[in-house]
Amino acid sequence: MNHLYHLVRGRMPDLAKPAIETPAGRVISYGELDAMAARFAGALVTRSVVPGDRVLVQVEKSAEAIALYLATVRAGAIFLPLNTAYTLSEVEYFVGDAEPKLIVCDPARAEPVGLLASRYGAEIETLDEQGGGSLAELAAQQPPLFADVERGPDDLAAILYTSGTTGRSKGAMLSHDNLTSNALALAALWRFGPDDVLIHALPIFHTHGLFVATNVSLLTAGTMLFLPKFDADEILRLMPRATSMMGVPTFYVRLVEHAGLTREATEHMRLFVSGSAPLLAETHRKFEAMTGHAILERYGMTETNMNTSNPYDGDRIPGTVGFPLPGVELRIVDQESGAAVAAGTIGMIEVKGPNVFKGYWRMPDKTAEDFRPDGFFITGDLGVIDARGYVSIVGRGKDLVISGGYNVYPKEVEDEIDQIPGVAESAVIGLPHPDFGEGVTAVVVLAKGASLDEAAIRDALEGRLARFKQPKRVIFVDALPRNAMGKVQKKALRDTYASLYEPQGA
Ligand code: MCA
Ligand code: AMP
Repeated sequence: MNHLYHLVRGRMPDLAKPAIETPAGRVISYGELDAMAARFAGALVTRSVVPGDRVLVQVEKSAEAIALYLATVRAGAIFLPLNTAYTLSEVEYFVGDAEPKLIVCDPARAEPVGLLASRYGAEIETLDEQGGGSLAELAAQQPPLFADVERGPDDLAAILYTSGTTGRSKGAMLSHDNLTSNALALAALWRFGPDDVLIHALPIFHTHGLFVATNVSLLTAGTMLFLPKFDADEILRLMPRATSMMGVPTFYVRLVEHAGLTREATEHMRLFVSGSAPLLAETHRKFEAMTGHAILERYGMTETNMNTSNPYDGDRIPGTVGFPLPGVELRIVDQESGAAVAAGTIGMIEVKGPNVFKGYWRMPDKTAEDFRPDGFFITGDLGVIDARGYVSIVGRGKDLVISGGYNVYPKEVEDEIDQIPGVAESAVIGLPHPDFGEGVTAVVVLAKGASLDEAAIRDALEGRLARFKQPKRVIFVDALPRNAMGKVQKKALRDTYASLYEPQGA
């Protein structure tokens, strides 16, 4: 049984049990969530969504947004969530590429998104932060029961876009089996069960918040405490009622700065999970010293769901991402030749297993490029395995910046900067940042006679790139360092400006 929703329903406890609690104090029981998802599925069918159709969703976090996710898979369609920070021009690319049957957006954006939808032949409905909007109104007229559309293990449940080193975002196609196998493996490994209460402060448009956190909780009949965004005070207030939290490293960096983080405050918690970006060993140690809890770090990707995890029992070693999950094969190979490297040697991480995606949407060539003939997926991450079998990520073979858990591909930002009149060329790099882990930084060469300043560059990018992709700082130079082949030496730039974000006086 691999249908995501069959599994969720098959594991539901008594229907009165809370599935989601919202910040406004609303409690949505499993029975209510089931009925809500049925009504939304009915609404999708009313809007002519048929199995295999893409439902593109750019909405704020709410219980109704989760019901819409469940409804989409119940209707046999493909859920395609988008970061709410994406600008209209960014959204347009996804609409053109994915050709959704239906777009669901915030009512505040209904007009421009509606125009976009009509240009691409899609329908549009709205859903707001409180769970209101035209789709919710339509759902309210539907019955609370829905005959779920059968789906096979390899049928798609979701497409999540992930940017590429070449600039164009690629849709990672994720099947029902990809999602269920991974969530069940994590739930067992991390000992999730009906008594768990998970602090959920992540966004629900990425793997971490939607599949790791939400699927694990729903498949184990747990309760999620939804927060619209990270808020250290609010999280500390909830801890005495909660058992677990999943977060990106920035969550933990901010929590260890908070005077309220103590042993007593975290007494009721049994598990803190970190992932999406490297957790500094220093943050791990500080957190443990302050609370007695060793953060459990794991490693994953949009394309592969979770690959490795530190153990639940046993040493959670700072700076490592633990062991391959049960059912996941992981190997380290020479980046160029693809040949296996000797134990303890750094190389490219490759993975294979039921967690690995079905390929990039409508990009067969790119998909073929990223897989070895024996089915291993080339992650683009560089790693090493120690004598005890712990995997560590030691760098990236791909030009990628991870800022606060969000991926930013330099090429996409460079392309936008290079289009600004007066810019000759640019290089975008990630520099150590005390809050976001890495800070997106632009190094810019101006055209002869041009006199742009940092503010002018930032203003020009407004509306073209989501805020989190925009450079935190812009540095102007006369020329970019290049090697003999003419390739920009980003490492040299990273070394030169390594301390740019260091706190003053540090
Ligand atoms: C917000 N801003 C950011 C980021 N978030 N800038 C850079 N990087 C970010 N991540 C901007 C805001 O637009 C604002 O800019 C300014 O920074 C300050 O915002 P602030 O209020 O401090 O931000 P926040 O709301 O507290 O958000 C920071 C955050 C958040 C908590 C780190 O970004 C977050 O929740 N990140 C989680 C991302 C995530 O779920 N990643 C998982 C991907 P301005 O003032 O100019 O507007 S899944 C994945 O990676 C794989 C599969 C995996 O392994 O999990
Ligand atoms: P995404 O494109 O959002 O799927 O991000 C996946 C990337 O995040 C991986 O390829 C890694 O580079 C990085 N990542 C995820 N978890 C970790 C971790 N625990 N440590 C280091 N890097 C990580």
